[in-house]
Amino acid sequence: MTSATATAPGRVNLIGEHTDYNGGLCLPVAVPLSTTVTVGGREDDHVNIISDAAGTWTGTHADVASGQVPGWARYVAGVLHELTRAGHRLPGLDLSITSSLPLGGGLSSSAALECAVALAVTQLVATDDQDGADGSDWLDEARRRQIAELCRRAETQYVGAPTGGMDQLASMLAREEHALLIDFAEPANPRTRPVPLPLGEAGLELLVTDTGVRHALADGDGGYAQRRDECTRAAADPDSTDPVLRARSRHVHSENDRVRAAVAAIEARDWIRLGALLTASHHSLRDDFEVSCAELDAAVDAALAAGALGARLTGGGFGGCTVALTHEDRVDAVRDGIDAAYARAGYPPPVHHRVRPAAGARID
Ligand code: GAF
Repeated sequence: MTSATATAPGRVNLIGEHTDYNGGLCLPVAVPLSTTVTVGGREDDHVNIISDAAGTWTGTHADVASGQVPGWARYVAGVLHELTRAGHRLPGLDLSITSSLPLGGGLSSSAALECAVALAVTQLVATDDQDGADGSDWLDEARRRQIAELCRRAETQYVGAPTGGMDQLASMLAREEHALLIDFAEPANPRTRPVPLPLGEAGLELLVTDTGVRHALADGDGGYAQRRDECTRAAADPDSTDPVLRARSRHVHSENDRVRAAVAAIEARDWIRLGALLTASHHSLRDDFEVSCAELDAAVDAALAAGALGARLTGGGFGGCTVALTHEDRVDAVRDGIDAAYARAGYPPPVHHRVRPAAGARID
């Protein structure tokens, strides 16, 4: 095979935030925004990466191995590094990347990039390295999990972003019209269950609002790494009287309960209850976990005031996106309400995405 193409979606987490790295539960859905990677083999050792949104990086496999890759290209390099470590013999590569996902916008653009690269490159070398080179045959659930895990390692170990694994599993395992319940009780082998989420049938939609406020999970002094550290300390000392550690722990425990309750509400088609759980999650993230910001709170409050059933920040927080559960016929009012609140506060206009749960990564 001389070239291969794969597409991987971003995700919006319905509920279960900052639980993945705490051995807990989360419930993401894939969004209909994605990253597509086309890769061709080369005769030499060069690696050329061209991204429509982020620019170009040119180097060699030796540069990848040495870790000397800057910026966004590290996510690609990390995947190539992990594929090599996993025993794949990679030729020189030309990678071309296009994406409809906002970069660093809380919809998991990095996991989508990693998964699309891993899938496209694995498919490219499949002819030489594996039996069954025609995509769909070898891309079973076990292989999807392996790829998600490989991408998680690329992000945590090569890039150095201390993330938890939800995003890669969502991108690889999501199904249309389903949420994905992930249980990280055994972090090395997370259990997953697709939960039917027939929003269309119920006349509902998810309105995802990108605040435009950007965060960097790989940023060493960022709040995400600090929260992870606080959770580790809280778990090591469950009787701590430190009010901050107690609040962090309270969020994680109550959030796991809310995920269980959310699955029950979905299964009972109790959308009002589901909405209330989303809003309660936001309050816990705002007050106990302290990862919200004024722009996220403004979007949530305005969505609720305009008639959303529930709303919350989604993803790591400190900016990024909110998600609101809304009746189809209220979506415009909710969007307008958020826009008006942003205008009043003097914030730049946010960007909205109407979302129904999409399918996971695929070979094109
Ligand atoms: C980010 C991380 F990448 C995830 O692993 C998860 O921890 C999330 O923040 C918070 O729930 O998206």
